[in-house]
Amino acid sequence: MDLAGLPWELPHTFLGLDEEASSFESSRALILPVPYESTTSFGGGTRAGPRAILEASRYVELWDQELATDPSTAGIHTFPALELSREGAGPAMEELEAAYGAILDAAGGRFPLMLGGEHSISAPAIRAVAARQKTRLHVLQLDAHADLRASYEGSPHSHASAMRRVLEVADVVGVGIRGISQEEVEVAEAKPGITLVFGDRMWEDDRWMDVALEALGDPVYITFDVDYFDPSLVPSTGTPEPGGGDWYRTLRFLRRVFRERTVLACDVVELAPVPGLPAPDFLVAKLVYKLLGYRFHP
Ligand SMILES: [Mn+2]
Repeated sequence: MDLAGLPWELPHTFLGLDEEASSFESSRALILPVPYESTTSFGGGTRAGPRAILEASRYVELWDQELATDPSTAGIHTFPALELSREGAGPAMEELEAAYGAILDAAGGRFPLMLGGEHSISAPAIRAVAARQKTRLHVLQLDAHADLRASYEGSPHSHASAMRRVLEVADVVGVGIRGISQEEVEVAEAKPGITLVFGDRMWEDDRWMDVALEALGDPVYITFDVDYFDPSLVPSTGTPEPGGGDWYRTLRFLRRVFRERTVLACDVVELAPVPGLPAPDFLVAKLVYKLLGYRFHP
């Protein structure tokens, strides 16, 4: 009997792609799951984020109606999850920076997209990308929070200070920000290299897109904290804030970013899946596929 002909379920890769469509050799995109969680402040559960995104992605249509193409034909390889040190945030972040660097060095021209996990994992990835650039890197951050605290609850590696770490190596444009402390407002106003587009501004008209793009240099790393979205769309996150992005407005903006800039890598972080609530998991899986679609078909 031919075992290949049995009614097997789809593989547990991004989009459920089979070996042929997802081998490292033949793929132009790399999905890196990093289920790291240690410093989440309000609700937990981001450890389960990457797995929920991968599971939901198996039900996303491969055909992209907006782009009128099947972006998965570029090949998308899904790495096993990275299991970082449990000896504290410092060692774990060092381990991630080294691991991410090794992946970049092996990637050739392939496009890496990391799935979190909490937002603190973005800084080591961004540092690894920045270290390999001759010119200064520019980070586009979609997020409800500025994450500009010098430290939070005693840790300089907290999710709440992720962008403060990033500012050391890159310029930052933050979009959708609406939960911010006085200290962070002062940092944003005093430090060069940071521009914030606040959440309420996004609902006046679309000119914020020009403001963000004008401030955003080249090349770009995109870090996407899913609490950027209004919690009516994505309630499954640790620190939900009302307001923020909706689906189509956000896609219009992202498509422009990929058209007008060179995007080197992305991450999508802070999904904390809620059992019995599949819609946010599906939305985030589709967002990841949209990012890849815009990358390969801008
Ligand atoms: Mn956030």
